[in-house]
Amino acid sequence: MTVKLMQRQLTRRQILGMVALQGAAAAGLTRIGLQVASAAEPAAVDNAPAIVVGSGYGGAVAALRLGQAGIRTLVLEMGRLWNTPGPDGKVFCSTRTPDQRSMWFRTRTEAPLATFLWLDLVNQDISSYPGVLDRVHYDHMSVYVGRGVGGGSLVNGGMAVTPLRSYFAEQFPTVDTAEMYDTYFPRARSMLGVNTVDPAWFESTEWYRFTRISRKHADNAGLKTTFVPNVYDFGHMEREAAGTATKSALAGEVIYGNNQGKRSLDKTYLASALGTGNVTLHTMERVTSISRAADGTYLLTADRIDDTGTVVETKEYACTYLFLGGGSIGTTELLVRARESGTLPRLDASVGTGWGTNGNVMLGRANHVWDTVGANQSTMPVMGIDDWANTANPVFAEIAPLPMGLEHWVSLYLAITKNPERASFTYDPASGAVRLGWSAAQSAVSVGMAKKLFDRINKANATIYRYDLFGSSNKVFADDFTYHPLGGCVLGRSTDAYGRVKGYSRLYVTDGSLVPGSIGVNPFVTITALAERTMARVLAEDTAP
Ligand code: FAE
Repeated sequence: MTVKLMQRQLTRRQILGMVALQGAAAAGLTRIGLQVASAAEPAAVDNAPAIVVGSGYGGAVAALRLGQAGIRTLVLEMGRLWNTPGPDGKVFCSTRTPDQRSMWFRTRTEAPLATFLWLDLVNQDISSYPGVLDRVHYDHMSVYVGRGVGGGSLVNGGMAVTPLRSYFAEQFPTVDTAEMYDTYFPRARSMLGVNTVDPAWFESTEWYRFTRISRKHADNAGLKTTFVPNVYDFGHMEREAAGTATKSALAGEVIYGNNQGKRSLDKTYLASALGTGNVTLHTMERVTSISRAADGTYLLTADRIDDTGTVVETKEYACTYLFLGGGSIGTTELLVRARESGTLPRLDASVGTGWGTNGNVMLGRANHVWDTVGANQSTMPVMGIDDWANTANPVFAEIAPLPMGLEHWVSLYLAITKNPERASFTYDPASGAVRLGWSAAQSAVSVGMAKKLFDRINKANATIYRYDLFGSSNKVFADDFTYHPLGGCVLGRSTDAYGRVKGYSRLYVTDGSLVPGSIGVNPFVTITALAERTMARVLAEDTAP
């Protein structure tokens, strides 16, 4: 995107914030704020009125709204700031040739789709580095998360889906749905820069042939498909296709970051937050513990790491208002440890429960030789098979790309099933580790539901599953990972109806931990809208002098 174009689309505050981000990156700084951008020495911020842990959706909304309210706020993010080009001139590496920038302290990449024709062709050796995508392993489930300024927005597929109103109401019985659908969902979508693919372009471009084929096969089975909005700039994508813009979504970029086109949080909420002049961001700092002083001040300990992962400094912070936006597993882990190790003993017993995978299962189907999916595929999904209304087997399946640069006849999907299974986190005092009690049997429930839907599609089209994509054991359904970790500090159970954590005043959760394990669609619009609702209430009621 040219500077001119950016200036047309961005607010003055966002531009100021982006200048701050660029200035910090150029100088290799891990402390980012407007003062830094103007080269002045930043004010001491180790004691801030408000601290936000994490800079994903929940953290970014909190930071912006606090900054706008004139409250000096510090954001602590364990990942790095992603806007310094590497030796190849690009900020992020591509999925086809991943390097150290791809994954969080790994020596080999761990992509979800690990094999092709049973061959270990996808993953590659890399050097250890604070890369942008992490895969957090628990016993029977691993969780993909984004690491860096912008959290999951840096690595996700950008699908910006508002949940079905009736299902939202089912999941959040205490939340006023009219207020959500009239105020907070529209606010979230507008701030996130949600847009939709031009249907005419979609129908004609080679880049979405894979989607049209999947739509045809769903149609043959009598299933409904629906367009899904995205935060990737479709104008940019069309220019990529026309050869007038540098390719990103059309160059296989997604899970290790997009160098162009994606409206990730560093370009939206976080740029605006920094632009208020009240928000400072520290990167490469992982909060390890939270406690509370006798006067009610929250005390945080954070490890600052370098590019090798070595802790170079242990820092102490104090604040009056503490907002947790570390994501479902980041926030839940901090709170479970705080309760069980006795630093926040009054946290509710429900903290650490109600966790789910949003029913995620990935699978591939093998198409007939005449049903080509195209060598050229956009990485941004724009359509889903919507069978959520089928009460016997509710599934919403995203039609996912598999951009290998060659014709492979694979239709790939990320199914979101209405799996009612939930798991809890436990604390191991000996190691200090927090574990997740999700079992293989709980994943099997999602598989059963996805299988019912895709058996229908295979039957109607005389096609079969692909057995070669998820390792050497002929695995059809990848049920051992999730992109959508949800829950652990559920709204209305571990918190009040607005995300205020039970047992402690001025302690808030604003991220995916609030969602009770399932939302039926890709979750970031819901997380953003709920965070907007929390911030509106908290700023009106809790922070008045
Ligand atoms: P999140 O975005 O994960 O942000 C948490 C931040 O906190 C991260 O930056 C962490 O590094 C940081 N952090 C955690 N612990 C600490 C700590 N102790 N100290 C300091 N910092 C910490 O949380 N969702 C959609 O709606 N549409 C999609 O198309 C989609 N595609 C996805 C594709 C992939 C590959 C992945 C991994 C996820 C996808 N998601 C998608 C899920 C979405 O990104 C996710 O629900 C949100 O990012 C969750 O937002 P939170 O604010 O909860």
